Amino acid sequence: MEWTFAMVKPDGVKRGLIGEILKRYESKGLNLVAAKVIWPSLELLQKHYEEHKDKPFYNDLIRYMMSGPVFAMVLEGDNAVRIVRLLNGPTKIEDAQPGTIRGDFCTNTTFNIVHGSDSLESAKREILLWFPEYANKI
Ligand code: RTP
Ligand code: MG
Repeated sequence: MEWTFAMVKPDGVKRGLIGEILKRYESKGLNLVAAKVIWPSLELLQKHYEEHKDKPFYNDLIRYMMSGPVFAMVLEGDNAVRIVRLLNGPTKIEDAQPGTIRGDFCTNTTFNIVHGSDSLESAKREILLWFPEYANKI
């Protein structure tokens, strides 16, 4: 069974979408292995978004992600990494079709409601970062 890391971002939490988003993941066949509401620190976000530190959208991204609590989770299932990405929808909002979470609930490429790890390697790194107490389970 594969594990991935996913997150309802601050705008999704503020809009009361945790339940709706979790329902989509669970209805598809993924199960929670860990979950928590956490207001992330600058340090945690700098580590999480390390790969984007030189991108033009980086400062906006960090400010956005520090604007309130997020719902962080570990999900388990066959092909969990790929499936969460498909349910979330593509990064560029103009490509996000209705039926995906981004396609149904947002209009902006930066303020885009959800995160999902982009590979098995990223999933492992992100799970250890957000849920270090799972280090002996992964
Ligand atoms: P995520 O990591 O959150 O699942 O999103 P992603 O893989 O689809 O997108 P990624 O390229 O990893 O970008 C991380 C987050 O940065 C913001 N972003 N803004 N304005 C822009 O051009 C832009 N591009 C990316 C989004 O919040 C994106 O999810
Ligand atoms: Mg990404």
